[in-house]
Amino acid sequence: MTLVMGVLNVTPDSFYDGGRWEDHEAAAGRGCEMVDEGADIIDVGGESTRPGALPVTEAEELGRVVPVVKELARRLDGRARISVDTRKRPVAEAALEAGATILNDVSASMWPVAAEAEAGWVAMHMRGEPSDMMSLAQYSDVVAEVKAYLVERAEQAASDGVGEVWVDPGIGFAKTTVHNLALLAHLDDLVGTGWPVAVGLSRKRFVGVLAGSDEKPAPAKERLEGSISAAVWAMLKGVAMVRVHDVKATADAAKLVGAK
Ligand code: HH2
Repeated sequence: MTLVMGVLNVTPDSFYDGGRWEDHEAAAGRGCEMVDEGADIIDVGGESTRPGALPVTEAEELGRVVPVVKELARRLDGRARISVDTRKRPVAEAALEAGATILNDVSASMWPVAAEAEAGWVAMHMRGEPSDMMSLAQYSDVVAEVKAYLVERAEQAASDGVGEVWVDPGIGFAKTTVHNLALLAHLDDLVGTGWPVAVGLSRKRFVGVLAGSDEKPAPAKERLEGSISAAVWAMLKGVAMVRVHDVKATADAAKLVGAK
């Protein structure tokens, strides 16, 4: 059974859903709607990590994320879990205090926070910062390097007391389309490590490149079919969780492939 994590970005600038859920009541409403559509986890983020995104201050991110997590926890009342997608320790701590039970950590460095809060921890592979990460997209064997990095982090986190660890290859983070496709093709390699694998493919640039071209990728709003196909591929490769914007379509597809 593949879990569906619904993306809830409370940001003005996320590449797909930026600017839609800035008001915390509207954001919590969208979170509940995604749960009704089949999401198992709602992933709340207050900072875009798209390539070239500019950082936000800690105060700003706290102000975006915490009220939404609180309101969502109140409205969901245990019907689904909440994760917080952040690179900042104080935001992670405040969100876990406010009702999130998973730390979605694209920096793969905050496992002590997860251990302390007895929360789940998603370790995602990336290099550098969103502003410069694409200049670091150089690997001799992307599949082996990402796998080794994630396994090392996962083992460290587990030995430091994190009881629920996920690993995520970080599609699009310091990776070209060729790297993303190699990681997708070899997702079963990562699954074979025994750590539960999470993956975010939804509406990402490589989907647009395949539907269009590298020079002219199909825009994010035209990447639904490719995103669902990629999610189905990942489910068949044995991933434990897919992180998506289109919860209903993905949950329906998951039922059809028998993964859910
Ligand atoms: N991708 C994004 C953000 N967080 N977390 C995990 N674990 N895996 C991912 O692949 C991943 C992630 C980027 O997507 P999105 O949140 O939609 O966009 P933005 O960074 O512009 O807010």
